[in-house]
Parts: sequence; structure tokens; C-alpha cells
Amino acid sequence: MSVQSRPIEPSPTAGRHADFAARLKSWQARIERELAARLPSVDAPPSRLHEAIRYSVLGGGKRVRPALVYATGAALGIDESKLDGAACAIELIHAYSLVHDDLPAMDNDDLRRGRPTCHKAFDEATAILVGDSLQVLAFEILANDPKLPKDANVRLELVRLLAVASGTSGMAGGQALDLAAIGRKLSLAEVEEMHGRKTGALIHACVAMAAACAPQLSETARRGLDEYARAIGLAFQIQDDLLDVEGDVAVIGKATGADRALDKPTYPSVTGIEASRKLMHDLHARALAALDHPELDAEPLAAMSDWLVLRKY
Ligand code: GRG
Repeated sequence: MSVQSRPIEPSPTAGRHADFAARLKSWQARIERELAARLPSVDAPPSRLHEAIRYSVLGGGKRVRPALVYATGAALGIDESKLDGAACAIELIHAYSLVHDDLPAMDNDDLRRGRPTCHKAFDEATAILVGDSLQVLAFEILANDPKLPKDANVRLELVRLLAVASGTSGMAGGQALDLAAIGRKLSLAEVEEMHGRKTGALIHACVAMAAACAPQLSETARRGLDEYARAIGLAFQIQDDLLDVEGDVAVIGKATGADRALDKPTYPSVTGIEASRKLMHDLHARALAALDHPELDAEPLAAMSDWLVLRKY
């Protein structure tokens, strides 16, 4: 079903956005519950590690990635309970990446989600172990979750998609490019490559993993979803770069100006603020156009894309 490219500033009273706001809230509450149920208890040893794990995962974050899994499920008519395992696995990989990214050896941040970072609240060794534990827990969930599709080929595909998105051709590789870029000038294509891996790969996995739970989906619908996911992955990162320049620290819950302080190439530093904003809006329009397929209910994914470019934190 077709969704037209819409104005970037929607009326706050627009029904579609009001519906989406309620849906998003319920997905955020759902993932909080599902994550809490899958994390180790602080009552079990090693309790300090378990406490640090729960501190790093629960009670914060926009939950963009799980919401995207559920929104893709809504576009494909998949029951939310069948996607909880995939949504949790992806959010755990994301949480691990934030804990490691904040370490002194990487971005050396003190504040995350409005609270001290894991290594500040606990210590560096614990933060390293938190990341390690969350990463393997993600794959354990894909192997064990009783409600994910029973078909072993589907499970294997979920593992493959998440591994590829997290590894050197995805997030970890993007992080390596990011660290290597400090103090260097990059071309726009190089910034796109870096962000496509560091952020875009996991965003893409959210859509692809939900779509993998619908094996009957046609190749053309899958390609549309793929294009949508690539476009919003980059749009999301551009907005993140813009918020680092223009955002309000009290609203976004982490330090702003961090990219400039670390002398990191970003979209605004390479192409300017206005050109970055235009590129983000073009990607948003491209994402919406990619949803025009009779097998897809475009509304939830279109609303997701609106949210990702309109967000203020
Ligand atoms: C350590 C392997 C490894 C990778 C780190 C995710 C990442 C790669 C670094 C975090 C720094 C950063 C700003 C990355 C860009 C991706 C991004 C926008 C992360 C923040 O995601 P949000 O906005 O965070 O979804 P919340 O807190 O809402 O979950």
C-alpha cells in the first residue's frame, strides 16, 4: 500500500501520529518487560555483574530497534509474541555496543541515557564483562526462545543476520572505521560507509530479522523492506549527528558536541548542516517510497521513519 512522502513537521493532532505514539509506548513497555524477564537475576552470583547488566539494559533508551522489529511485524501481520526474542536479541547487542563504546579506550563518556555510564557506575572490567555477556545472551535467546519460529532454517537465518550485522562487516567494523577516522578528513562516501556499518547494519537487521519470520514473503517485498531499512538506518544516523551539534543535553541524556570534541568526521562536519538535513529528508522519502508493495501494510513503518527523523533525542 502506498504512503506518500509527507511533510517532515506533521500536525501533532494527525491521527496517524497519535495512533503511532500509543503503539510505540506499548512496544516500549513490552520490550522492557521482555528484556527484564530474560536478564540474569541480581540474586544469582555473580550478583555485581548481574546488577551491572540490568543497570545497562533496563530503564532507559528509546528502544528504536525493538520498535522497528515490532513495526515490521505489524507491516507483515506477525504476532508480537513471535518477535519478542528477536527484538530482545537486537536490543542486547545494541546495549553491549553502548557499554563498550563509552569505555575510556573508545569514546570515554561519563553519561549515557541521563545516568553515569556503566564503567563509571561500576568499573571498567565489569563494563567489559557486561558487553561480553550481553553479546552472547543475544545469540542464546535466538537459539532458545520458545516462541520464535520452530523452523531451524529460520532460526539459523536469524543468527546469521544478527552476526553479520554485529561483526566486522557491520557494527564492530563500523566502530573500527569510526575510531580510525578520528582527526582525519573523510569523503561523504566514506562517512556513509562508516555509518552504514556502525549504525545502519543493526537497524537493517531489525527489519530483516522480522521479515525472516515471514518465510512466505515474496522477494520483491523483501527487497522493498531492505531498501526501506538501509534508507532509515542512514537517516537515523544523520539525525544523531545533527542532534550532537544542535541537541539539548537535558533532552538527549548524553553529552552533545562529543563528535567535534573527539574530532570525528560526521555528516554535518563533512557536508554541512543544511545539506545533511536535506539528505536525511531525501532518505526519509526514499524509505517511504520503498514501502509501496501490496504485501506490506506501510503505515507502521512509515510512522517509524517519521519518528526517527523528527526525534529530538
Ligand atoms: C563497541 C562494537 C562497538 C560498537 C559501538 C553503537 C556504537 C557502536 C556506538 C555508540 C555511539 C553512537 C552515537 C553510535 C551511533 C549509533 C547510535 C545513534 C547509537 C545510539 O542509539 P540510540 O539513539 O540510543 O537508539 P538509546 O539510548 O535510545 O538506545
